[in-house]
Amino acid sequence: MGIGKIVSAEQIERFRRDGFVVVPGLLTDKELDRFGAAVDRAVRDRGRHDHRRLEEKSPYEQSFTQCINLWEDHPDVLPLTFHPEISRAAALLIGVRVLRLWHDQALYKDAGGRYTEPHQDQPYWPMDEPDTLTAWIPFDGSTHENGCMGYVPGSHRAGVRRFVNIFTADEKVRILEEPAIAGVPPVYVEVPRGAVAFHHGLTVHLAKPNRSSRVRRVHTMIYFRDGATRTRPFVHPSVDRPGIKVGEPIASDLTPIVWPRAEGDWPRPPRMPLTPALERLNQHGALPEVK
Ligand SMILES: O=C(O)CCC(=O)C(=O)O
Repeated sequence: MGIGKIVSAEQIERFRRDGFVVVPGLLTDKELDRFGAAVDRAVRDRGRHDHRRLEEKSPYEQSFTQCINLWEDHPDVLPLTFHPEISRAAALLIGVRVLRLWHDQALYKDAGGRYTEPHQDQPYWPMDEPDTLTAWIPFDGSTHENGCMGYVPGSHRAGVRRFVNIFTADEKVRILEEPAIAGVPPVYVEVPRGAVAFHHGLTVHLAKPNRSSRVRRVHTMIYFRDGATRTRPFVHPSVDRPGIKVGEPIASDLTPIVWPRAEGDWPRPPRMPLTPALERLNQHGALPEVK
């Protein structure tokens, strides 16, 4: 596939209008097998000290097992996180010349796992510039049965910017009832194997429970525009580990440039330790151990 044809003008228009789009054929079967196995191993490794059953976990963890920055401590995940065609597609969709990685993450929804509460991503990040998007890759495809995502079309342009506390599953927070988007039902989208679903950082989205008998295996990459600055003081590994202060540009080896990059020029994992506050949060392998 020619690099210029990775996304069509129509897909770009849909992303900008709706705040999400599915781009088929970005990964081959061979890549999905290889990267799926690499992320499986990484998730197993991160969770090796966690022997809790699903019902013993917090409501948030019952929605998915989250493992952040697998590219750092699992080298065979790195070529997926920095996959040039996916990064290039992301840059074209959001319309910026230079994109950085905010972080990658596996989101493995167990068989029987809860739904994912409706939320926007950007309010979780200490960054106001709205040029952010996520590439969501289901290794086996996503279906209504195994926990496909739903998106509120146009919600990224509706002026809504609301922090939803999905970490404690606070049912009182009902972002779907925000006046600017109330009455716009989420569109649930099944993503075929090999396709990548992209959503904007301000798009309201959610996911169905996993009623299948297998784990819904998803890897994601979150991207932001080079030049964005840290705007809020709350704790986040992508800015606290490199010591980026409010007002400073978010640019470090932990959030490297993903596009453009020369072919075969993979970034080196930075070996940045966690801060004490992040160590306390990292009890179940969500973040890398850096010794
Ligand atoms: O995979 C899920 O269930 C939710 C994913 C999500 O919220 C995201 O990628 O921003």
